[in-house]
Amino acid sequence: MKVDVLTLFPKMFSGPLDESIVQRARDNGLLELRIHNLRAYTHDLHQTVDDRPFGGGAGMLLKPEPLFEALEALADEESHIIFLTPSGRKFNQAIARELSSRKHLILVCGSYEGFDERILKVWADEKLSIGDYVLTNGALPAMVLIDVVARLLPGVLGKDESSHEESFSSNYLEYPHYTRPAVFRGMKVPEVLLSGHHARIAQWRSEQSMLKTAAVRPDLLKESGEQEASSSC
Ligand code: 4GM
Repeated sequence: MKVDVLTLFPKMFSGPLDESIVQRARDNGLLELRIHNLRAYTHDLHQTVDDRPFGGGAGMLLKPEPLFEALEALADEESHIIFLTPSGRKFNQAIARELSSRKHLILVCGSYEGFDERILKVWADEKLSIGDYVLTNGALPAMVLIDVVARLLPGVLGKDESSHEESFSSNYLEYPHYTRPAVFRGMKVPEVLLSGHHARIAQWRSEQSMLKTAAVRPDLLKESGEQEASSSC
């Protein structure tokens, strides 16, 4: 998959996407990531990307010209163009799974108060939000989306890692996990996990999943359909 990102803060992207599984995906050619500075698509001395809103009001808007030029340069018929904005559809694992089958994503990060509406009208295939809060700009949401989608690309996760992904496509939260030592500072691992009795372990884990989900995320137990999450968390 190719991912192009348009941002005013390209430096924010070095670090988070240069480590771990995302970097491995890039090294293996499974993810081709390109970060573009929106200011490179301006022509004036001050590299102006924003302007005041017609009708007045606080804040600034991203003006149409630089974004139109950038998208005209980057997009083709295979591109799926996503704007990261707090007023978008709420991003989740199911949306990530759909996006992971695309050939080319273009992620547009806003800042200030948002975009001139004409940019969205012409270019937005989809508007996504990573949650109900406002960040200073869309770089972190873009990185979240890239991280979530990258690990779903075919071949990115190893066999062990990906069987995990499939076995938790339920609407339950994960059961508690333990590793060695069996007793740590007086705290014991639940006896059933040491028993070697696979059926009882499976039973315990599914009970724990249900109890935890009911306590922490009862919304996930509601009848599916209008459900937000459709994969385990
Ligand atoms: C306003 C309009 C995305 C602010 C468009 C972006 C939060 C999210 C911004 C924008 C953002 C989110 C920049 N804050 N919840 N800030 O996904 O791009």
